[in-house]
This record gives sequence, structure tokens and C-alpha cells, in this order.
Amino acid sequence: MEKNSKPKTPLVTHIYTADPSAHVFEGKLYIYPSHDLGNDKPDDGSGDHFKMEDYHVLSMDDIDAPCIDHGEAIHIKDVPWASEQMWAPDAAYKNGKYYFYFPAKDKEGIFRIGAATSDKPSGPFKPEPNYIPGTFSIDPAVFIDDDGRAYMYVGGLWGGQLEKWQTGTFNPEAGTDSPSGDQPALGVLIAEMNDDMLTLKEPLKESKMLDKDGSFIKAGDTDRRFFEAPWVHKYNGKYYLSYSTGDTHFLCYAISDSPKGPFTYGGRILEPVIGWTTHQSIVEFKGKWYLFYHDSSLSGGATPLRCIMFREIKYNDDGTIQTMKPYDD
Ligand code: FUB
Repeated sequence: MEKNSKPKTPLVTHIYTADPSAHVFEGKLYIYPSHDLGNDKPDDGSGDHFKMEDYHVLSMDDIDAPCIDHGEAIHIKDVPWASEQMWAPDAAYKNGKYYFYFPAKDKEGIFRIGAATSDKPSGPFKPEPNYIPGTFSIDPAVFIDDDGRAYMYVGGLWGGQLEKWQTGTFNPEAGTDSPSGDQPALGVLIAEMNDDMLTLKEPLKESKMLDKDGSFIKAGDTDRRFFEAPWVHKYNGKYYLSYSTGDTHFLCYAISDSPKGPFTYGGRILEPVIGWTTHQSIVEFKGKWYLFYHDSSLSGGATPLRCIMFREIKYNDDGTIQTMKPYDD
């Protein structure tokens, strides 16, 4: 296996950033990260220690070009339905417009997914008055297939509230210990989007992840089960769902023949980084594939103050992704 390059320095250091969703728009790399402001609340697994109320858009003309901050693209004060916690976002381009997707808590403290639009990839983005009907939980990722059909992927355990939706409605009492052990783990939620890119064509539906023998990945298999940060990319005709394992801190992936799954566990992309969370996107740019991710190195390890970076990823001949260690020489 090829040796990893040295860890990259953060893409930007003037603000704390996380959860980078990278896309190639207009021939450049555009990165849509979260913006960490930090607060004094304890890290109790609820996510309340994050303070995130706006988004900046970043771009790079080339892979070794300086990273430009285009400034604030959207602020929570302009989103009528949202109350707090603008977590991991994504963006998409269709119909001559740029779409920005973001999770935030509504006025009742329930995570929903919002959308905003712009004529430019750098924004500013104009938020829709309401969240996307039928959405819940966190970490939206939108994948547009070669045939133009668009799919939204969402989901996050613990602070991301996915456990609370197991009955189809929000149950505030549902704890983070269900399911557990040998029970099938909760899977990513998927829905095809309408052509307007602002509504879902169908209800979000869970796709449970499979092991190589066809059985479900178990909830107790915390080194491999889906926790948060879904992202889908297509490589050699296969659909790759990458994700974070949360409390075990791995970036992993699973593969399917369909954008709607089921996805079969494929392996690990990145070993744990400095900090609690890890969250990725994978993008092809000028014939090479890159992993964008974050750690907490810029803040000396403070969990809610993160910084984004990237590195090239390599595939093996059988389509598996080579596992990387973040801090190897
Ligand atoms: O940035 C807030 C949350 O932390 C994200 O939504 C998760 O994916 C994790 O990175």
C-alpha cells in the first residue's frame, strides 16, 4: 500500500470549519463546511456543545491553489423555521441553480432539513420559508446520478435524533441505546428528490447496511455501523456510501449497485483523527479522487472547534478504497 502523504494543514485557519462537502462547480472546487463558533456547554453526546449559526462557502481554483472564503452565505436569523444548530450542509447544481441543504433544529427542537437557492455556487443563498416537508435528522447529502435523478441521504445517531424516529413519528423519550447488541443497526435514510430540488418525491426510507454475507450490520458493531455523515459518490458504475462511525471515530464506506442501496460494507477509509467527530466528502477533480474531512488539530483537540482538510484517496483494482492513517509521514 502506498504511503500516505503528510497531514495537510487546515484549508482555512481564520475560522473554525467542519463537515466539508466538496463539489466541482464551474471548473473549481467549492467546499461547503459547517462553521464552528464553540460554546461552554459540556460534550454530553447531545451535540449541545456545538454553536453553529451560519455557513461560509470556500473555493479553490485548483488543488494547490489558495482557499478563498466567500464570506457568510446564509445565517440562521434569515431562516424563519430554524432555532439553532446549523450542522453539516451540502450543495447541488441543477436547472441552472445552486441549491444549499442544511440541518437545523426547528422551533420545537427537532432537527429538520432546510434548502436555500442561489444563482452562484458561492451564494449568498436565499432560504426557503419552511423546511423540506418530510425531512428530519441531520447531515443531508444530495447525489445527482448520471441520468439527472437526485437523491437525498440523511441521518445521524445521538444528537442527530435518528433513534427518535423509529416509529415513524418523533418520540422524544427514545434513548440512544435502541437498537443495540445483535439487533440490526439503524441505516441511512434515502429519498429521491423532485425535479424542483426543494421537495422529496417520496418519504425518506431507511436502507439497512449489509455485511458481506448478506446479514444486517449489527447495532453493537460500533466499528462498522452507520452513525452519521452519509455521502454518496459513484466510481466505476458503483455507488459508494461513505459515513462516520461516530463514537468509534472511523470513516467507512459501503457499496451498492443502486443509489438507493442496499449498501454492503466495504471497509475503512480513514483511521481516527484528533477530536471526537469525523465527517467526510469524496470528490473527483481533474482525474484524481479526494477525501475532504476535518479534525480538531487547529484548536488543540477541542471537540466543537474543528478544521477542514483534504487528501487524495486511492482505489485498489477491485474497487476497494485504501485505508489511510491521518498522521503518517
Ligand atoms: O457538525 C455538527 C455535527 O458533528 C455534524 O452534523 C456531524 O456529522 C458531526 O460532524
